[in-house]
Amino acid sequence: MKKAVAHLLPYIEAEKSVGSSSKGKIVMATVKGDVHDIGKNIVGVVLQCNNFEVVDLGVMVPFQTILKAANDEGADMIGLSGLITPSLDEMVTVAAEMQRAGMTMPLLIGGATTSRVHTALRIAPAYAGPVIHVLDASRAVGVAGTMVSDTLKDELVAATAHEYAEIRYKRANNGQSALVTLDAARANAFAPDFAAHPPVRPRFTGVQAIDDVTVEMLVPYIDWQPFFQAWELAGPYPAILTDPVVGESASGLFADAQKMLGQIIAEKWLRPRGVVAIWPARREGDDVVVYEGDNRAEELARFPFLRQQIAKREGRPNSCLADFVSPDADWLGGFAVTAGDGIEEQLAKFRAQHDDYQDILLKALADRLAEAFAEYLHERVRREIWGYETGPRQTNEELIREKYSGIRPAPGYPACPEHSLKSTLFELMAATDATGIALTESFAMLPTASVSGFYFAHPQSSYFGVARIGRDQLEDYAGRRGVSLEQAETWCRPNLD
Ligand code: B12
Repeated sequence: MKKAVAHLLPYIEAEKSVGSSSKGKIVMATVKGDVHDIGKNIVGVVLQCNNFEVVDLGVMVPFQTILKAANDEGADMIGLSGLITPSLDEMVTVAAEMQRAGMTMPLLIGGATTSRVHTALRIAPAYAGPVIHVLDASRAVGVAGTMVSDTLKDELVAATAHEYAEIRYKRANNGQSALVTLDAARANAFAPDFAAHPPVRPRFTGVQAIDDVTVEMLVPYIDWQPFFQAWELAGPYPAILTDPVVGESASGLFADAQKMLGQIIAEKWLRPRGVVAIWPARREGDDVVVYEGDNRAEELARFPFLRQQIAKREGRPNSCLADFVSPDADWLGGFAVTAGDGIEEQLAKFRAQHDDYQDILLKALADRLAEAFAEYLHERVRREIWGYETGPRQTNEELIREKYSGIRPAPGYPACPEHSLKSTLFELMAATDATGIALTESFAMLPTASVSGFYFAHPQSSYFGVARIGRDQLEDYAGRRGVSLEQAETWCRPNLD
């Protein structure tokens, strides 16, 4: 589409001079601190295909740039995107600044971490103009079209305002599950059976750069299902390829992906780079303390984790990741991997060719490879570096379904929702030097196709969601993390009661 538009531009300009114009203009941006743009770019392409003019400001865009561009461009609306939770606060900032500047244009909100509820509770109250959460690209055209329609706009704005007011009313009148005190939650901690499953001494401790991995080695570890989801093609892989509704599109897309994967490998477009660490560790309350040596005398750092505080049914624990580490001698692992090294060079070529399709395809493949790298490295850690897994290798199907022992929660995922832990993790592993991954002020990782997290080896360790926490835990966490209450509040906001 974009290639065609570039070719036709002179003719389109000529047409414009005789009166035809676009449906409307939207300024779009991924907010400050966030680096993800697949979703935003898909929305941008879909809007352009529907005759909207899209001014795409890119990623990590501060509010000043967004507001200025919207005013300078005479935009009809602003669209914000974000993938990680710190972006939610940034979106509230953009809305508040639009209000302060006396703007009235509609504000559309999108991206994996956003929701109707958050938009209703936090963003809409900050801005008197229309604010609408848009779930996906297929809905973006309808909403944007309505926002520039003289006849339909008022109705949607009023209906959305009403819906959001209702969400706020329901929230204010509770209906949420009760919380227990932090002390009570701690008293109901998960207690692994360390006698039956004592910690396994790793074959290796320390920090190790992983620079011997090729894209080819990662391909068998790819979980294809999220790849199709990124293109709004729903269904399990490989059945999706023969699905009566989306099968044809899915097969075409898959064939293009295979072709590009071949090029990535043959022409060495991407260089996987990783780092892994295993430290002697010990649990201390809800912290996991990691040490320099096996005698656990010299403390390197501590990772404070959050504990579930929602009142549980009898027999269900209030879990915290620290529960999975023994208070005596144990170990904790860390990792950071990227498949995005080299991607910018290639993306620049696609941009020059106005080729959005190849651009999005490459980013989506790099994301799959980053996740595959995390899967591959976890297996290598279990079987070689830590070495607690023996017996026959699991099939890829089993790996994707996490049929193995031990977990690798990533800061930002539900068991470990506080992103700032990445800064400690990165520092300890000298991860930026080892992998080239940099952290933004919101703890997003650049290159985008990157994943980082922890390894817990205990066979009873499992994934869970921390969900809401109380004021008592927030205060306790601020102390344990060594930051002000205000800072802890910002970092933990998505989980605050
Ligand atoms: C694939 C994926 C990844 C990929 C990258 C994804 C990407 N490039 O966007 C990889 C593997 C690299 C990854 C890494 C991480 N991820 Co991740 N990831 C996902 C996953 C499974 C799918 C996201 C996705 O690609 N969706 C497809 C795209 C097309 O959808 P989308 O971006 O949402 O966009 C659509 C709509 O939102 C909307 N839209 C988007 N923008 C806009 C803008 C406007 C104006 C409009 C109108 C609409 C709109 O339209 C788009 C098209 O339909 C989600 C879980 C989920 N199911 O959402 C977690 C998720 C987003 N990840 C998460 C996290 C935490 C991470 C990591 C921080 C983990 C870590 N410590 O390593 C890292 C961060 C990476 C970094 N660089 O900083 C969290 C984020 C929430 C949070 N707590 O912060 C999620 C929600 C998982 C979870 N349940 O906790 N991730």
